[in-house]
Amino acid sequence: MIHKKLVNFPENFLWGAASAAYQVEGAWDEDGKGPSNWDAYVRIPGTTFKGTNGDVAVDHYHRYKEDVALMAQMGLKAYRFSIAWTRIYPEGSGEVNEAGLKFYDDLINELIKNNVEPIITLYHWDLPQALQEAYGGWESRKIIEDFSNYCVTLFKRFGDRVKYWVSLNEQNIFIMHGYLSGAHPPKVMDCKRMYQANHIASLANAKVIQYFRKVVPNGKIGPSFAYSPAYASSSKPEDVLAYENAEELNSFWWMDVYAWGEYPKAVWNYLEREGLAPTIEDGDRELLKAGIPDFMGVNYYRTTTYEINSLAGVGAGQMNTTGKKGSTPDTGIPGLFKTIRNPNLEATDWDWEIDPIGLRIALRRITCRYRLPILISENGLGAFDTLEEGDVVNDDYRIEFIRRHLEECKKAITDGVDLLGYCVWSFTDLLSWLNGYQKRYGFVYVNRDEESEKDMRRIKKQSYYWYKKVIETNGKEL
Ligand code: BGP
Repeated sequence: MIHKKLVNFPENFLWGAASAAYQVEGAWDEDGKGPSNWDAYVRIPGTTFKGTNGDVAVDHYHRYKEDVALMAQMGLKAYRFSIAWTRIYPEGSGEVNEAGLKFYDDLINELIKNNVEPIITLYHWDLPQALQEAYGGWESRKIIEDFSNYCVTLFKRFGDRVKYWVSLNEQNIFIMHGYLSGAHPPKVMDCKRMYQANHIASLANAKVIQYFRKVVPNGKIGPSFAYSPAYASSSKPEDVLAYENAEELNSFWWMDVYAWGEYPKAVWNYLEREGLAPTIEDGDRELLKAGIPDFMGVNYYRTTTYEINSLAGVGAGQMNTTGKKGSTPDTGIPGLFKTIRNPNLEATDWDWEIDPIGLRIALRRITCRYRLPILISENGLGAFDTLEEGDVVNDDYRIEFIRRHLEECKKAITDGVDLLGYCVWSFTDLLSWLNGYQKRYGFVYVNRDEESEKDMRRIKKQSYYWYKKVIETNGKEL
């Protein structure tokens, strides 16, 4: 649709930015915090870029007041951050750690004092290592009770001040990397186990939403899904069918469960024939249907283009974690689809295709299929930034990236999408899980790199000043 006139962003639009505990906090073993699966994983040689870890990260744990002051100066309306489960329950369950609760209490109060709406993510990948060791983490149904207990503790403590909550961050990513590609903890490569762990994570997600309704009746909760809309490489029906396969297997498999409590049919049948479908127990379907979210959180970075893949075609491949452009191989599932570079799109140095219109397509598809409000819980550009003399970072490429995505948001709102907010990934620079510190996303440069923590001083990039203006004009000036 080409609109003659665009509708403006709603008055209460959440102009935000996002982060995750492991990627910013540091203080990995302070004030009673227990070890997480990531604390253990990064210590295995060869798992992350140049062996980087989040032991210190960007020291947000000690510098949160300075970071919130920068948010306030910018006029940021919302800050999405995650809580480290291991600060609250160092062993995952058992005794609660008051010092951990206090840290987030202080952070939330500081945000509210500065007119920044806190958005809490309950789980952004840092599982208590004790639970991984006790029963295999997401592979055991025991996690449903422990995760619920942890979440209810947070609901009770912060539910009076925090309205917006994200349940699981990118279940599709932490499960697929954790149990299929082996690129995340617990480093398993087993498709059957992956689908089973995923089913248990879906149950846990539904269960905490059920509890949320009781403890925070006026709040809003939803998962954040990493949505990379699928495209067909051509109008050849075989390629269009490959795109249908990819959309159903890579996206509807999760989003249908969130929104409807049901798995999509064709992929379910395929997985069952392959002996990979998860085991559904009595009561599972009812639970999934009882845990429907208030909104769909969307982490959008890129689209992916697909073509037909024969039964003897390509399978899995490695990710680009070095920033060497063009080093990502095509991957696929024989008989279903394979990826192919989209010749119509530029890509980042990590080979993520840059596609602002793809964001509008993502918002439209979700609205059409699920009729849920949407929170863009992540969108941003990972790039090499240069710190110039006089503490200047000229990241005009980032401004361009965000501006073009926001233009598409405006068109999507005009289309009829109910968009609650837009959180840029990220506020400050932070640790990229597998890509070290050189892949930067922030509005605020943090002076550190892989080799040295330096002084970690905060430096406003050009994009910081630009986003400030966007917020001031409520998106009228992009
Ligand atoms: C999402 C994660 C974030 C963040 C972002 C950028 O998948 O939710 O935690 O890391 O992607 O990804 P990367 O750091 O790999 O560039």
